[in-house]
Amino acid sequence: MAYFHQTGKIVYEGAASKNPYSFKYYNPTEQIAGKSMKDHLRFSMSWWHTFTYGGGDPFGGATIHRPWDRSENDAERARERVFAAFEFMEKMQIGYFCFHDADLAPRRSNLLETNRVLDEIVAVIKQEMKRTGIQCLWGTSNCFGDDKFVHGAATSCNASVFAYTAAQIKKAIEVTQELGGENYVFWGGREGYETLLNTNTALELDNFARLLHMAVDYAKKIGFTGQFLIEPKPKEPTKHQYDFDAQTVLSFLRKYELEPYFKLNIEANHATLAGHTFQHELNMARINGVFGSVDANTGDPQLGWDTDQFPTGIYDTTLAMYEILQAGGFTTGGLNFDAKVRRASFEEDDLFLAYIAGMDTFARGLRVAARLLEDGVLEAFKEKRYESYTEGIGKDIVNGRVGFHELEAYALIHGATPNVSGRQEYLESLLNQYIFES
Ligand code: XUL
Ligand code: CO
Repeated sequence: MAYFHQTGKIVYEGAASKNPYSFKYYNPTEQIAGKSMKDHLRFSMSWWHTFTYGGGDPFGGATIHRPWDRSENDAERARERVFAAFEFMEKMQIGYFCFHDADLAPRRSNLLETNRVLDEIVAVIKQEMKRTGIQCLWGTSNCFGDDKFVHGAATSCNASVFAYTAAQIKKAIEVTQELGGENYVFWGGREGYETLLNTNTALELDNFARLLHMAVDYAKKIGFTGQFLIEPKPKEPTKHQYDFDAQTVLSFLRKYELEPYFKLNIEANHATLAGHTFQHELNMARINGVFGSVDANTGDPQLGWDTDQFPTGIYDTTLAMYEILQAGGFTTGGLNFDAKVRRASFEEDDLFLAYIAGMDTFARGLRVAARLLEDGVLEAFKEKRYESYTEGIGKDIVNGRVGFHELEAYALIHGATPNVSGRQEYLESLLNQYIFES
């Protein structure tokens, strides 16, 4: 059954088009910096926000009542959702999807039954993947929604919950492998704590690492070659999430000798919750060689929680694409819209309009970022700014040829030479010029 018969395929019409159901900047086959826009951006749809979200908030229930959710039978609803999702992705020209186990199929009272229902839906998804050529970017397990995860999952004080978490993740990795997923994501939904009055953080962190090592071992055993990703987030749902930000996750991975097996999935709104910019988190991942994938969305500057809005800020997408291009672009990763429509945008058309807004903003960001890099204006400025490290004492520092003794001798003779301006305002207006003119 078709669920979006009122909407045709969304195609590129160019910036002059007034048709809201068209791309103004995303031209999938257009070559930019040696690659098609489609291959640069690797857009992905989030199953949860796009197909299971009902618009509920702490003050009110569902406002979004989807036609594919009409059946009384929950397994039937899950199956219809698959058809709706693939119709939507085809029409949107989205090549990938991401999922949690719990988004795909309803949970049953025991794991065996839950897994059986999941397998039935996975078989339908496989057929649709074959029919459309759409692929799986990543899978993950929802180890946060159910009651049993009240004290955490791998970091729960209850060892049987640790075991259940492992069992759930084992199955989710198997399903991701079955669907040819290019990555598997660990977002520590309730891996954190509320109060130190009842928490043994040392044991919880050791256990978290134990679970990840088990996942690495299991992936090797079954031949799952997808990339493991960790998605940092500083707070929400717990007050102190262990995977606070990129640098915190990196030091955790290094302490527990997990770094070779993991990269990062950077989410824009998680970066801002951590008090960083999206660009900062991407930069930290890039310079440490762990840039993996992106959850594309945005928060609200006035709201301090995870609003998961569709990204429409051209500065953010330009600077994000600037980092991504410098990282060499995506390999296994992509731009997954971990974003949902507002609860007042409850019509099916809003899904198309929201994705068009997000995809076009990233497409335009890619165009600007590619020009910025091609012209090298920012990189040339940085090169000049650090040029004192390319000769004389600076070169000796970088090459490890001097210590405190030699540096003291140098300082006694030369003092510190005068500093020059960082020219921030000039660079900001230069960036504007590229945004306005690209
Ligand atoms: C939650 C979040 C998750 C992860 C996957 O803030 O971003 O949806 O992306 O579990
Ligand atoms: Co996310």
